[in-house]
Order: sequence, then C-alpha cells, then structure tokens
Amino acid sequence: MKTEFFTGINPIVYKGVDSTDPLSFRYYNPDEIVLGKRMEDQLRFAVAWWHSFAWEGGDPFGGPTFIRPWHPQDNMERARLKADVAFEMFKLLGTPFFCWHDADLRPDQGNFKDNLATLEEITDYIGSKMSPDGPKLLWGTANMFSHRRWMAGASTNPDPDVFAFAGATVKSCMDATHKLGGQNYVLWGGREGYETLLNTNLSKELDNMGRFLSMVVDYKYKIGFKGTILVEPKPQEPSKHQYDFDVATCIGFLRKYGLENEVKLNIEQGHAILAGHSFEHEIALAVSEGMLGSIDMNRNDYQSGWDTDQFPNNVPEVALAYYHILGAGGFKTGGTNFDAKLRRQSLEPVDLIAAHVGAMDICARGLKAAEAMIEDGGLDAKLQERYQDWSKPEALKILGSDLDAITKLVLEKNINPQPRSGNQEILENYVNRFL
Ligand code: XLS
Ligand code: NI
Ligand code: NI
Repeated sequence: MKTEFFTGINPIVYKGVDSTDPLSFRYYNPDEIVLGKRMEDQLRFAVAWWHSFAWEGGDPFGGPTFIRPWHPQDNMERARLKADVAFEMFKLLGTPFFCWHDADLRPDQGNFKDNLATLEEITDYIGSKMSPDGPKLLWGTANMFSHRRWMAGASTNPDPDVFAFAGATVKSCMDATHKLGGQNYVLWGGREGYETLLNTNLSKELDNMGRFLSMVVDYKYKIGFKGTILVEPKPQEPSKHQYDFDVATCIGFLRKYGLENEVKLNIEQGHAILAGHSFEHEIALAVSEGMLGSIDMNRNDYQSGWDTDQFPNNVPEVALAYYHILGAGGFKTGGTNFDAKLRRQSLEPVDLIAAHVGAMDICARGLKAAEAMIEDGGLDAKLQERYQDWSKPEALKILGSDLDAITKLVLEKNINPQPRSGNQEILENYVNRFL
C-alpha cells in the first residue's frame, strides 16, 4: 500500500561534491568502484527498524515526541503501515539492507503463542514486499530487554522459565530471519549482565549464557541457516555490567565455550566508546582474531551520559574504521547498520531521510579516504618497516628459545637495545592528508 508519509520527497541521487542540494549524495555513488567492488557492495548499508520506525522519541527524562501515523504500536494494522513506510524509505534512499528485532515489527502480545503468530504474520507481509532486486535482510534479532519479563536477563535469568521463553523467542526470530533470507543473526545481551553482585551468581549466569549460545549455533545447522551468528559487545546500559563487555571479553567467552569458530562479532561505535576504547581498536582487534562480522555505525554524544545512538558525522573516525575493514578484505556477510536515532526534536519525515543521507555520505567519504590510504600504502609501509626485524633469523631464534638461552644470548652478544621513534605525529599527519 502506498502511504502519504514521505509525500514530496524524491528519491535521493548522487550529485557529486559540488551539490548544494541537502537531499542529494555528494560522496555516496553506489556504482563507483572502491578497491575492486561497487561502493554499495563495500558499505552494505542497513536501516534499523527499531530506531527509524519503532522508536517514539523518548529519552531517560521524557516520553514520546514523534507522533507517527502508526503510533501507538499496539495492533497489526499499524505494524503493516510501519512496514509500508519502511519500504518506501528504503526505496527513496536506495539502502540495500534492513535489520529488525521481533518487537519492532509487531506489538508484544504478552504471551509466546500470540507473539509467534503475529511475528509470522508480519514477516510474511515483509517477505511479500521483498523482491530479488529490492532491499534484503542484513540481520534479524530478538528484543530480550524491553519487556519486563526480561528485567533480570534472558538466558542469564535466575528463573529457568525465562531461559525457556528466551530460547523459544530466539528460535522464532531465527526462523523468521531464515525465511526472509537474512545474512546474519545477531544477539545483543542488553540485560545479560547484572545490576548488583549482591544477588548475582556469576559463574551460573555465564555458563547458562554459553549453553544458550551453543543451542543457537546448533539450531542454525538444524534449519540450514547459512548466515553468520553474531554477538554484539557492549559494556553497560541498560545493565550496570554486561557480560559481552567488549571485543576482547567476547572472544574470551566464545573460546571458553568452544564457539570461536561459529560466532563472530557485530561491533558498534558507541559501545566501543562506552567500553573506553576507540571504534578502530575494537574493529582491529576483531580483525586480528578473525572475528569481524558486521558493524553498527552509530555513535554517542561525547558529553551526555547515556547511549544517544546518533548517526555518524565524523569523517576521521569513520575513515579509520573502514581502513581496518577494507584491510581485512571488506565485509563478508556483514555490513554497515545505522543503529541510529534522530534527535527527539527532529520530528519531520524529511529529518529521517536527511539523517540517513548524511550518514551514508559520511561513510562513503570515510570509505574513499580509507581506499586512498590503502592504495597509497604509506601506513602499511611504515608498519612493515617497524616490524621488519622480526623476520630476521636472529629474531626467529629468540622466539624459538627459552629464558635461559635468551639470557645467555643477551650476555654473549651484549644486547643493549636502543629505542626507536614511533613517529606517531608523522603518521597522524599522513592520515590527515587523506581526510
Ligand atoms: C543497543 C544495541 C542494539 C543492538 C540490537 O545498544 O546496539 O540496538 O544493536 O539489539
Ligand atoms: Ni547500541
Ligand atoms: Ni547495536
């Protein structure tokens, strides 16, 4: 059904850097080749159903500000209208992917049976709107943090009935993701953590979470789902402490439960900052361990204390992120998901379009800067040079010996290393040339 929501807004097209049209792309040119692939296929943009269509504009201090025609989201007719509007936006923007939680698509019915029926109904409806050359599902996921049943966790809940409800919910969401041809399935554990250690059995909760994830992996094979299972690290919010704290913690967790070859990571810029890291740190670490899956390209405000999930608007940050992603050969099943919210005063439909246009353009600009740095090769040359001694036979001998032998060597050869410059400012100046 055609809605009136975006009336007056035309499809967004690439007009080049000199364009002053605020609803045009200045950098995002889907067919342009970036490191051997179409830009669209490198970036693999996805719109997040929850923030762009389901979120009503509330913040920790105030309720809804967006009064959309599909609000309140309490019946299936409005759920279908929301889907119609979503597909209209995908078409206007030319975004190739979308992502959802079950709870974004259909109202929570308060019991599993009705949740299942309405999820099947709405995902059939969404399936009927998809076509081979239209937008595809990057990932589906289960919202196991909003409803009060999840307040003490999903798979880490002290109540086994909640674990069971979570298992059934994830199964239904994996089925729906599979039905719609999803390329990944994500688990973000917003409530998989604790509010206080005073009432928390850490080892029990972690073991249950590990067991749960093993069930998810088993189910993937059972239904023949070819996509990637991803977990999304975040240190806190809404829980005081979340078990999937950051990339390093997740990798340790996956190894402990023998899932390191089955599960990869969905890394979010804002979560990296919350964990006290940079986005590129989290990406580079995942790349170095072969664990990079996908990214959520949304950041937080550097002053306010909560997860504001803003659209990206900082080229240097984005460029360094894509530098590591391209360096790893680019996305496989993953992509760039805008898990991003408007500001709550941005009420108009055009604000939603402009937010995505700006974000897509920033990412395209960052991607091109990353391509230029890779093609120039300056950073890589410096890196090779810095570590070149490690390929010498003497160095390999050091690695292959033990502390006694090393001590002997240091004494015999009077090894007395002289510090060398890290040249950090030179490297930073180099990067700035490309931004
Ligand atoms: C919240 C998370 C969430 C996940 C999907 O901070 O980013 O939106 O991406 O559940
Ligand atoms: Ni987030
Ligand atoms: Ni996210």
